[in-house]
Amino acid sequence: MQIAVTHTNTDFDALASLVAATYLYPGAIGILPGQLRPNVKHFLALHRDLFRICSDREVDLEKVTGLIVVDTNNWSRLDRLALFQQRTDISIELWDHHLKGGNIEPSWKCQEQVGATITLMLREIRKRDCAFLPMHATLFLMGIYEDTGNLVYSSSKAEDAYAAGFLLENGADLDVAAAYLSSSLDGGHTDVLTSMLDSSLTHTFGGYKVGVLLVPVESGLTMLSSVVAKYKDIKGLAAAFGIFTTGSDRCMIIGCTGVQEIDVGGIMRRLGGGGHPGAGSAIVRSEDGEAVRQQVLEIIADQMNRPRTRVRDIMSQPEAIAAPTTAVREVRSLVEGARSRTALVLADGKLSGLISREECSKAKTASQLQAPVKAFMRTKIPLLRPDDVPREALRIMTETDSGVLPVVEDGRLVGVITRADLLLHIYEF
Ligand SMILES: [Mn+2]
Repeated sequence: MQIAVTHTNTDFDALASLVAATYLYPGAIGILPGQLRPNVKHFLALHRDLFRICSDREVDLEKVTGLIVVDTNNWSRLDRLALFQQRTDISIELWDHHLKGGNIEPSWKCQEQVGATITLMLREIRKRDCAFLPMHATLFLMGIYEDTGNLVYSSSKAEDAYAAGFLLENGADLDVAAAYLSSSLDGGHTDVLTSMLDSSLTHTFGGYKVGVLLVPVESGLTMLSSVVAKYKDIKGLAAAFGIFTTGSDRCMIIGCTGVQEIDVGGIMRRLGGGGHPGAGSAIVRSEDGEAVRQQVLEIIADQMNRPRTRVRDIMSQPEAIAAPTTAVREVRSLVEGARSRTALVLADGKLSGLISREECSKAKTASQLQAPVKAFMRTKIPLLRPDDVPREALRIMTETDSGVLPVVEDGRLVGVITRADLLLHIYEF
C-alpha cells in the first residue's frame, strides 16, 4: 500500500498536493496530518468526503510499502509519520518546491523551485491527461494562490501562472477560492478600508446591523474580501457587503457575515456569483453602482423574509445502523460501505452512540472484534434538531470534525446531516 503524506500545520498547497498524489498514484491514500491551518480545517469540514484522504489512525501503517512525500523534504515536519524514517524497506517518492533544509532521502524526486508544489504535480497530471472535478481544480488553484500570494510573491514562476490558467479553464471556482483564502492588507487595501470606515451608513435587517457600501476603487486591487471582513469586525456589524466600482462596466460585490440568519453565498448566487454561507462574491455587469447597491439591499431583505431552509428539509437517512450488541467486526464492514464512514448505534429507535471507521479500527484482537460495539462507540455526540438551520450543522461539523450529525426530535432519531447533504444545499448542485 502506498500513502501520501505532507507537512503538519497543513496549508492549501500541502492539501492540494496530497489530493493530487491520489490521482498520480492510483490506489494511494492521502494521510491528513493531525494539525491543519484554520482555513484548511474550515474548508475540509465541508469538502472532506470529496477527496481520498483520511487520518493516519484509519490505515494500518504496518502495511505501508511506499511513501509519497509532498510539499516538504523534512522528517520533522511529518509529525507522527516521521516513524517511517526508521523503516528501510520502504520506497519514498518526493514532490517539493523547497530546495533547502531537507533530510528525507527519496528513491525518486521531483524537486524544483516553483511557487507551489501543486504546480509540479499539475505538470504530470496534464501530461497524463488525468480527469478531475471542478472542486479539485478549485483546491489546486487555492494551493497555487496561497503559496504565491496570488502570483505576486517573487518566488512565483511563469509555470505557476500557466497552471492557474489551466485550472481556471477546468472549472476552478474563484468565488469559492476567495471565500477560503485569507490575505494580509497592503497599502491600497488600507486606503479602501479607511474610506469604508468613514461611512456611517448601515441598514437593519431582522434586527441585525448590516453595512452595504458603494466603494470606488482603483482597478487591479485583489483580495478585497479581507478588507470587507475587517470593516465588518471593526464596525461590529452582523454582515458587510462592499460594492466595488472601478469606472468600468462591471461591479464587484463582496460580502461576509458571522450570523446564521444571513446566507451570503445564497445572496451572491442570486447575483450570478457564489461562495459559502459566511462569505462570497459576485461580478455584475453594470455601470451604475448605486443601482447594484439597491439590488443587493432588496435581495438581503427578500432573503430575510423568506421561509428558511431547516435541517429537516435537507437531512437524509443514515446509511449504516447497528444495535449496541452488534459485534465490532460486523459494524466495521457496515462502516466500510457507507460514504460517511460512520455507523449510528440505535436501541429501540433511540440513539445510543456513533462509531466511525477510525474508532472501529481501535478493535484489533479477535476478542475485541467479537465484542459488542457499545464498548467502542462514542456516546457524547453533538445533536441537531429538525428546526435548526443548515449553517448550525456546518458550524458544529467544523468544530467537532464529525462528518455525520444525528437529527433528533422528542428523543428519537429522525435523520442525519452528512457532508454530502450540506454540499448539495450550499452549492445547489
Ligand atoms: Mn508549498
